[in-house]
Amino acid sequence: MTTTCRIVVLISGSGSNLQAIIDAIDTKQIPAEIVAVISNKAEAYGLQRAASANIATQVLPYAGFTDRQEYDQALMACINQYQPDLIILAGFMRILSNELVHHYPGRMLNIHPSLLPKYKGLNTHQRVLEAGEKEHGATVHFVTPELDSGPIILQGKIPILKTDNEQQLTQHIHKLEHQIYPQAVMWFAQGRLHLSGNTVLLDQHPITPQQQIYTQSITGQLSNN
Ligand code: NHR
Ligand code: GAR
Repeated sequence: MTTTCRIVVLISGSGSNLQAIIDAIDTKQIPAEIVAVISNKAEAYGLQRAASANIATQVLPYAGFTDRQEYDQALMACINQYQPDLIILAGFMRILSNELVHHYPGRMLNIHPSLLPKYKGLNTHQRVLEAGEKEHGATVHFVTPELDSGPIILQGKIPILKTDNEQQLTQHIHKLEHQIYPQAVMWFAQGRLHLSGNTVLLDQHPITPQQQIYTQSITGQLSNN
């Protein structure tokens, strides 16, 4: 990217992933500018985080629209005002229509709290614990129309401790997300990350498992081999 990457972030809640990206931009790790934060929930705490960072905010609640298609038209119009190079879903809780997704090919990222393709959808931490899994994680992927199924960019893995309850596991996953999401956004903003069909390219070559998978040790250290 020759100019600074313009990013629009979509949120529905706390926005801790948004904060991690704001911080990485502030410390010049990511050559980008967040030009707007859009929330479908007026009470989302992430809106305050954006305002504190002098980022424009928009609230677009679903109430008032008759169907998904109409809502997504309005959302697209809202996004397009800001002419973004990249759209980031950071805890955005509404499924997006094919039409909206197709409008931004290879330019929309999501972070999902599981080791995709396992545990698509909602309530992942609870389901992972109930299944007695030994490990869990988070995945950054390109958004495609099919939910949580787009090509994978990065994954972070953690062991599940015998003592972990849902709240602790959620906290551990959040910490992991705050490391891997800025990394993926950095690659995109540097112009190193592309989607070619269903293949993720890093520096023009298909991304390798070594580059994709980070494992966090008990001490919190992330490493990729
Ligand atoms: N849209 C498309 N087309 N593709 C993806 O991969 C998407 C997406 C929209 C959001 C995030 C996703 C996640 O990471 C995401 C990925 C919401 C739901 C959901 O069921 C599921 C997955 C994700 C986000 N939403 C309900 C709905 O009817 C509403 C639930 C609620 O409001 O609490 O939209 O997990
Ligand atoms: C994150 O854990 C993200 O993976 C998850 O919501 C949380 C948002 O936290 N996303 C989904 O579940 C999408 N369906 P945040 O608002 O503090 O960034």
